Amino acid sequence: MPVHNAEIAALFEEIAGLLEIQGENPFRIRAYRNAARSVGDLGTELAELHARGTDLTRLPGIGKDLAAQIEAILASGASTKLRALRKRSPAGVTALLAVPGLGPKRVKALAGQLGIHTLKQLERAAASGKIRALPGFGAKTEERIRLAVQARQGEGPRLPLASADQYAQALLAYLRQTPGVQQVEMAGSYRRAKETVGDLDILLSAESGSEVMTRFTRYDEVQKVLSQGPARASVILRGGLQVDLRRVAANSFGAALQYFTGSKAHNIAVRRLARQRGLKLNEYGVFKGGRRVAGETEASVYRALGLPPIAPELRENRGEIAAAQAGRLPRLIEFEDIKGDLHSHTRATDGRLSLKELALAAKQFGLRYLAITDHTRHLTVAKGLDAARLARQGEEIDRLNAELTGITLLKGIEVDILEDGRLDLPDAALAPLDIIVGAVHGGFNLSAKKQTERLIRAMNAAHFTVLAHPSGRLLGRREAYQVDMERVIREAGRRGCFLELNAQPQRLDLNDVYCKLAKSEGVLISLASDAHRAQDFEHLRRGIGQARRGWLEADDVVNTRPLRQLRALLRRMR
Ligand code: DGT
Ligand code: CA
Ligand code: CA
Repeated sequence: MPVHNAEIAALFEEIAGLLEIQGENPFRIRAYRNAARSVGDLGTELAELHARGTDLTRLPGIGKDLAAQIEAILASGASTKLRALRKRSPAGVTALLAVPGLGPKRVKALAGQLGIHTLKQLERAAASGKIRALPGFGAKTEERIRLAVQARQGEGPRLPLASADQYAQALLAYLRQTPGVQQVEMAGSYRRAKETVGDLDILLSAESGSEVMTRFTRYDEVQKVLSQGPARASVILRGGLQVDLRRVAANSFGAALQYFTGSKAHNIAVRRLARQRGLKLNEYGVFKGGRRVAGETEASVYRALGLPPIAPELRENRGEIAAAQAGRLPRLIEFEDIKGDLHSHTRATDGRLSLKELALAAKQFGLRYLAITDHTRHLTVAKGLDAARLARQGEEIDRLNAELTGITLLKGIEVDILEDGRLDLPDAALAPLDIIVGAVHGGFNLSAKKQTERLIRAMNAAHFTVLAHPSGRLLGRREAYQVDMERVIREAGRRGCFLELNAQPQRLDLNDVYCKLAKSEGVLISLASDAHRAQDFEHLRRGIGQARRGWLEADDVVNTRPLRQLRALLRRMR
């Protein structure tokens, strides 16, 4: 395998970084850095130039010594110079330097001021907020570092779906523009709308002669090519996300899509079913004896097994195959079913827009009603409302409702649930409202017993309507608090209040499994944007994926109701 210019440039960059950390001569450091840039910018592969007998010292920034090093790297794929330098550097420094956003200066500062020498230490310091305090770092840098470290560790972190989506959409569009490409689909956990993805799996078919695999590995955002062949290639994108691409024949596209969408558990169950029917299922098709009986479309694969199509979001082997056999698959909720939103914030607390601006943004997004649910006084960081400010907001909502057409504002509040389970505003302040959304914003470390009792006490308060983000988790940042969620769900069923599926990308809380449990207990879900800005209503679109993973149908989600029905429901509950 030829050594690419980008790899040689990376070796030189690392040499420069290690030299700098060791306090070496700045001229030598600069020489390596210039060489790295010169090699990286070169239009032709060095391997090719060298094979042609070109004198490498004619390249800008490359002297005799560097030319010799390049030739050695081309021959062996490695740099002896770098190997020696790594040996002399503290373990872990190379890994730190490889974190996007961390140059030698920052690595030195982290080592000197916080004693950070390994990725693990870096991760811990970033998570506990120590890095932002260093001069020249700041909260944004800390967050970038935290994400980059996570992306680098093999076991995980799985990227939140919304973040992966930014990479996925751009890459799909790029591949679709490639000459000769016929079909391109995202498979894997992304297609199943899992809340986080480990990597992206893309499937495509193309005319013979299409250079699509090469075009894929040359995509701008590719940082490293792990492997490339005629039928599959894997790359790492800048930022650390891995992408696997597979090229398949058009007549087995459906079978391959079924196979690579997974999940593994679903596939195993489906294959077992095929065997029971005397069929063989693999990524090329469904076969009876040696004859292919299905494979061009995914629907044909399921049909050959006697099944209706099963939505990708359900494919987790959580009962979907039995439901499909019994003709009892849910008719999953779709984005178009959503009529309104029961959780949003204005400038009165930590939102960005005025009441009127937010109302117009919601209308523009296609909603027919919107509950305004600003924070309460206990949440001082968000300038939470007291009873008097809340009452004034109510009057303003009345005025706006008289003025606006096509959208109705509901009077609501996101009231803090205090540690003992009481609500942060007195009953008298809550009574005039349409919607009372209760939320935990502190006291995450209570015992499971105390936390459960706290939530149940809150749900049983007069006027309580919705329990917001019930588990409190933030993807990749904060675990759910200890709580007996099954009991909370049963209690919500008994009390007749709603549970929220908060659709903020880092929350997606309730999760899929608990949504399904809530449905089975007859608890309605409020699919909420928790909008703080106009573009946040888009969260609703993504939240639909999680709702579908939780087997929810339109009727299971309270804000698919027209306003009149919603009001009737609220009256009955209170
Ligand atoms: P991820 O990437 O961890 O978020 O999860 P997936 O589901 O995307 O998993 P991935 O990328 O390892 O593989 C994509 C799909 O390919 C997976 O859902 C099912 C299929 N697949 C991959 N490896 C195997 C395997 O060893 N056996 C079976 N039955 N299916 C596999
Ligand atoms: Ca995957
Ligand atoms: Ca994969």
